[in-house]
Order: sequence, then C-alpha cells, then structure tokens
Amino acid sequence: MFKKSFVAVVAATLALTACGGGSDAGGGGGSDDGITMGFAQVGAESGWRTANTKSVQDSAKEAGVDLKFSDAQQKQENQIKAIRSYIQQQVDVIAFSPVVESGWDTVLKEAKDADIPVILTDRSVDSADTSLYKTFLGSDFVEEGKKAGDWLVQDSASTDGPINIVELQGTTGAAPAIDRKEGFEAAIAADPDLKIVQSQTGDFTRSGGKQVMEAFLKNTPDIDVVYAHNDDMGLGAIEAIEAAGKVPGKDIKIITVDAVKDGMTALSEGKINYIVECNPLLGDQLMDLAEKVVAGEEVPARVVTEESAFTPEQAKEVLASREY
Ligand code: GZL
Repeated sequence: MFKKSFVAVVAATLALTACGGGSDAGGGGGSDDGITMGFAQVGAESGWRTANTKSVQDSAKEAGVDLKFSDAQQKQENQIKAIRSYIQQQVDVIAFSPVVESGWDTVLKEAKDADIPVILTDRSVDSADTSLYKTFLGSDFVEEGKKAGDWLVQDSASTDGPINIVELQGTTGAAPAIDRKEGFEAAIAADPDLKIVQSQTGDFTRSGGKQVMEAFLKNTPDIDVVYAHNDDMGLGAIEAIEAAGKVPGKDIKIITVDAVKDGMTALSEGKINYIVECNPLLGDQLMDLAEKVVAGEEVPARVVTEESAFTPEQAKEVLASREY
C-alpha cells in the first residue's frame, strides 16, 4: 500500500510540475501556481444556467483555477469552436456542458490527441468511446422525470377519468430533454388515465414555453396538466394560462424541474404544483475533479449530484434560504 501511494504521489508531483511548467506533450498551459481550465458553457437560456455559470466562475476563483470561459448561445458549433480554441491555447483541462448529446467525437478526439483531459458537466454526450472524457458530473435526468411522473400518479389517484397532459420539452437532442421525457413517461405508465396529448420543445426558455403553451391552449381542449422540463418554460406557460383567463395551479396543474428562485416563488404562490430540483451548483465539485484529473489521479467515471423535490408548503419554508 505504501509503495503504491508513494508512486502515486511521485506521479502526481511530476504531473503537476509538468502542467505548471508547460509540458511539451500538449496541455500544461496552466499558470505556475494553478491549473488553467477552458470552460465551454451552453448559453444563458435559463435561471438554472445563470446559477450554474456563477457557480463555476466563483469556484474557479476560490480554487485559484485560471478559467477561460465561453458562452455558446445554445449553438453546438460555437461550443466546438471554443473547445478547439482551448486546445490551441494548450489549457490543462477542458470542461463543458454539451448543448446536445450527439456530434462530439471529432473534437473530443482532437482534445485527446492533444493530451488535454475533458470533463463533462451538467449534460452528457452519446459517444460510444468513453475514453474521450474523464468523468461526467451532473444530475440523473431520468430520475428527475420519474420523480415528476410519480408525483402526478399519486396526486391524480383519486381523480376519475382521463387526465390530459401537455409537455414542454427542453432543447431538442439535449440529454435533460431526452431523459426527463423518458423518466416521466415510464412513471405515468402506472396510470392509464394519464395521457400526454401534446409535446413540443420550448428550448428551455421562458419565451419558448409561453409561445408553445399559447398554441396548446388554442388547439387542445381540456388541458389538465403541464409538464415542463424546466422552471423557465413553466413560468412562460403560467403567463399564457393567465392570459387565457385560467388559474395556473388550479384549472391547469403545473409540474416543472430545476427549483430556481423564480420557480420556487411561483410554487410557494400555488401557481406551480410540484418542482423537482436540479442542482446547478456544480462549481466546487468540478474544480476538485479538474485538479485531480490534471494531477493524473483516478476519478469516478460518473458523479451524480444530490437533489430533492418540493411542494408549495415546502417551498414556503425554504425559499428565503435558497442559494439560487
Ligand atoms: C439541466 C440543465 C438544463 C436545466 C435548464 O442540468 O442542463 O438546462 O434544467 C437549463 O434550465 O437550460
């Protein structure tokens, strides 16, 4: 045991020295006293994303990580461009939240060939080659969808007859959109009265949720429930429902995911009926993983974030103390 750990310490020291002094094997662009991270963010589409960006930036500062940050405005080609620029700059480590699951193998292979480790945060990729990244830090989105569906099954247990659900999906092709749909559908299969009668993407934005909900209200009679893949689309749906002269949370029940401040406020007011939490505060864990990866230490292939779910009563209790 001693021999192994001694070797690990030596290897880590050598790796750190190499990274600090700029190794010629690629990577190693870090400043003398810390590592340099290139972070390619999805965009600024939602309250969740804003909180996630703040967490990454604050944690980098605290950890002495030199952070190069880019906002892709929800475009995959911009994230790919940013990753390529980080490779050119020979950063020590690259982290990003893939806007969609597919289309990453080529650029991730370029990072691997440049000997720059990659960490997936928040969202994952569907690459068959898992050697293209060191770890994936983020939520279990299928579980989040299941929690939303389980609540609806329990909440509608005493209601007879069909319950019509309209679904506001997240960004097409994004892991949280695919998985939250999967988890929710699997959960509501327990009750044949629960039916998704309309499903369309609102792209995780408040305006997208409002526009799609306006269309649903025009073309779909008897909507009983909205299942929105994030709070922002749920808040947009509330605007559309109120404009149509209906009471959100009562005439039409609303279930969302995230639990950001604006969503929790609407929940505490009874305009939303249930929110499944998706924790955006990944910064500290990301910096810890990055330092380990750059030092050549083993890290778990998957780090799942701890999350809860809230009713209106619970929202009233915690609202004042929420960090985001
Ligand atoms: C989930 C994250 C999603 C949030 C949305 O981890 O990727 O993207 O649920 C955000 O609010 O836009």
